Amino acid sequence: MRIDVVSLFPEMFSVVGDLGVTGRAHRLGLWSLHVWNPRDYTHDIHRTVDDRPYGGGPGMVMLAEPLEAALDDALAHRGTRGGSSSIPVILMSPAGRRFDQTMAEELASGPGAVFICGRYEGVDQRFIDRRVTHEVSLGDFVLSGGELPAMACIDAAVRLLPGALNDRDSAKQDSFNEATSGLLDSPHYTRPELYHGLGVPEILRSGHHANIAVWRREQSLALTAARRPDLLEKARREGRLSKKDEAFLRSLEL
Ligand code: 9WO
Repeated sequence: MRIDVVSLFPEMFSVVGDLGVTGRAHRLGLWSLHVWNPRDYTHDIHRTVDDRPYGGGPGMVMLAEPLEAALDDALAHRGTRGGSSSIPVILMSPAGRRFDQTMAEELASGPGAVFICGRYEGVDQRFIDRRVTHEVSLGDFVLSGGELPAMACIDAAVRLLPGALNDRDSAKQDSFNEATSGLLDSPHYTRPELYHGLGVPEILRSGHHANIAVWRREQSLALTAARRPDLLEKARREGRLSKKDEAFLRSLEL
């Protein structure tokens, strides 16, 4: 998978490129990262990347031309093999489609994407109209730039690449995965056995692996019912709950 990013703050991406699971996957060559700074595609002495908004109002708007030149360079370096026109060009924006695990899976199973990170008040709409294929949101909040949401999407996809996780940070029991059928994960405990007077559920120290699996499933069901009834309903609709799951939920009077 190849990730290209168009950003005025390329240094920010050393976080996903160098650290943690995504950093290791990068060093293993499981994905590559190329960051393109629109400022490098300006031609004036001030290296101008923004200007005042038509119609007035506060703040500045990112110029279309340096963004488009940076994007073109990114696509040119990808080459046309596989068809660069089929590469998603993703703008991180609160007006976009809400990012979810399915989108992370789609990104991880494809050739990658180009992320466009806006700054200031926003991006000239004509760049969006001409070149952006997908607008993606992480939720209903406003940040000072698209970089952090882009890194969140990159992280969500890279950790799914085969070989990205070793068994120390396994993906087998995450929230939203196959094993938990789209339910929230059960709680975790590690040493010490007694922490500020709080113990560990006895079942987890019993060594009865089958009973532990049942307990974790029930914890997942109860937590999801309490905190995210929407996810429970979705799991139900999609036939991901067993008769035993339904019996347990009935015992909670849900
Ligand atoms: C901001 C915006 C607000 C309401 C409706 C549409 C919008 N588009 C943008 C936009 O493209 N903003 C740029 C990126 C420039 C200002 C900072 N930006 C940004 C992206 N702030 N917050 C986000 C964001 C992206 C994804 N998920 C949550 C927030």
